[in-house]
Amino acid sequence: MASDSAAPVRVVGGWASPFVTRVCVALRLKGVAYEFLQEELGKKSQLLLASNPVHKMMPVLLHGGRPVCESLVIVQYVDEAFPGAGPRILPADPYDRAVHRFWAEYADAKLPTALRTLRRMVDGDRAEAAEQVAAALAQLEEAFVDCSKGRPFFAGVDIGFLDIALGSYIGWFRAAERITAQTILDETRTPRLAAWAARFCDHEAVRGVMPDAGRLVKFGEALRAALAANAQRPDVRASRRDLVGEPVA
Ligand SMILES: N[C@@H](CCC(=O)N[C@@H](CS)C(=O)NCC(=O)O)C(=O)O
Repeated sequence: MASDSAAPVRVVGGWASPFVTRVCVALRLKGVAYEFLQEELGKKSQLLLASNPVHKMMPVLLHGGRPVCESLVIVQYVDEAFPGAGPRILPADPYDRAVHRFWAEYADAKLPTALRTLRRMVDGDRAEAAEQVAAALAQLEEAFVDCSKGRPFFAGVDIGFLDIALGSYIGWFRAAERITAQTILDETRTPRLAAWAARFCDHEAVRGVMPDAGRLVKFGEALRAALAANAQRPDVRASRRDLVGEPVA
């Protein structure tokens, strides 16, 4: 069955998830109206479990009731399913597409675990995690120089796939900066990325969906409490105790 671009679009997710932010930014960039179905902290809705039975994770995009899972897959789907709406998200050139996908996967391989360590306020491996994030951002600064070619975004004059993939972490970078009292998007070490991050957050498709750092810090605290409560519950099997919609970041 072909996609009907006029079919209703719904996003199942949580406002604090960087992966959910990606989907919202992509839809807003394309000018596609959508309904946001907020998951409750500490629970997973039947709709989420039924729509993403493999990973049981948010986000899920429902387009005409059909689920699409995995944030980067969803962003690519949005680009293809709504070709006439808004600017294209993936670069037109196949080589550029490959480069942008490479760096998006690099960001997802390097950032979430380290950001989670920084958010958890565990002192032990925090220095190592901060170093991992700094090393990844140094690589991404070089990627920005190559991809942007002097223009404001990785994709050029407007935001695109890699901007959305990396930009979705900015809220959690800012939250981790508050929690650790350390600079992550450092204007000295990664000046171009620091300036890009400000431009990205100021983009009209991003403003309003990029979570506020202070709210994320509070969310992190609430999440820790929910996880601790789950760990105490005898009715929750150990293998299910992490199923509280914990953001990877
Ligand atoms: N690779 C996935 C990651 C999604 C993900 O980690 N989602 C988190 C929220 S930020 C989640 O649903 N966690 C719940 C769980 O792990 O059970 C994507 O890009 O969509």
